[in-house]
Amino acid sequence: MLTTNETKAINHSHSDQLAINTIRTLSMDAVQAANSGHPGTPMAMAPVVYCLWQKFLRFDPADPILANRDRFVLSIGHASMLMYSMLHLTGVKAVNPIYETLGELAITLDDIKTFRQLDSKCPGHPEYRWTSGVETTTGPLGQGVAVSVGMAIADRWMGSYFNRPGFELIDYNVYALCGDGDMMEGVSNGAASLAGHLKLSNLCWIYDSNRITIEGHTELAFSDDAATHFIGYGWNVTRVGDANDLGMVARALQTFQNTSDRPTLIIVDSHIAYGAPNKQDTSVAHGEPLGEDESRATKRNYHWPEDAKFLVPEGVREHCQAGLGQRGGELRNAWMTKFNEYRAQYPQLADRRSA
Ligand SMILES: Cc1ncc(C[n+]2csc(CCOP(=O)(O)OP(=O)(O)O)c2C)c(N)n1
Ligand SMILES: [Mg+2]
Repeated sequence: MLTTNETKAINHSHSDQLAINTIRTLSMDAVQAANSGHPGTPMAMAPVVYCLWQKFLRFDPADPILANRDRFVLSIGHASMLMYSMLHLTGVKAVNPIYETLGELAITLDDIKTFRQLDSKCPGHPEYRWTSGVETTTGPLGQGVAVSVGMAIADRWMGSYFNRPGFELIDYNVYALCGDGDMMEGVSNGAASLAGHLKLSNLCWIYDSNRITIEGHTELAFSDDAATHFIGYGWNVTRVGDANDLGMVARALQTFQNTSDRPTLIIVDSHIAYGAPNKQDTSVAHGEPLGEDESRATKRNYHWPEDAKFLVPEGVREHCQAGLGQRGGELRNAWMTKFNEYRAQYPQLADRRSA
């Protein structure tokens, strides 16, 4: 007979899988409804982004502009449905462009249904100050990861300016999700070199190494050995051999958190359009809807109701909000308490803070 703890573990992993498949199918359905977009990479990287947000990110969905929040940058902006699904399931609240908290959801299910339509909160690529929770506009490959280096430098600068003994108020981490296309760009290599030089241990790039880009297999245009390359830049490099192995993903993220002398690159081997019987590992899954038949067959593979569209099964939102939401909320409250003590001791410095 199973012990209570073992039962909990099984229930937990079932809830994790349900949330992951919800991200996948929301992404597939949104791209299909828009009749354009990029389903394959959200389907492949859903477990990795889910694990990061659910178990590691220090981010309160109810306060997405807290100064010390961890930053998440989707450098592969074309995989935007991955981010919109997470923002929806975790219940991230909207703020307006002048950073007054508004309170409604940043992304509703109806917003997801209008993916890629004019004025949608879910444009083809994430746009800063248009959709709350998006930390920077991404789309041109390489730009997102380069901006993430700037964010990590900003953390270091603000920490050295504001922190005082007993008040480590600024110590956030920056995570960026990138792909083969990012790695090909010169700007990302220049930024990685600077990050290594500055020993930015608050910076983690997660590289979706699916060996597929828009035009086909990477063999056509790209044969860098990213691990050797980044070790040469002074980064810590680790590898996750299977994007679906949540334990391995968690260990890699833990390795990042335990590394205090250099930035970390996590190379993830994934299968674009994971689970699609005819389109997995092909470049057609990069930038086209799967098609109704392929979509149904994929949902069958996920043990999902094949005719359901935009389905968020009962309990999935609650599960995500109990993970990221609860941890993020507690961290936020602890930070605010600390900040109020700091304000009493250093009123002038406290007044200089900004979002
Ligand atoms: C600088 C730049 N060049 C070209 C493009 C057009 N583009 C969008 S996605 C993509 C391929 C990206 O490949 P990868 O990062 O491997 O993404 P995946 O196909 O694995 O989702 C290209 C060339 C772009 N967005 N930015
Ligand atoms: Mg790729």
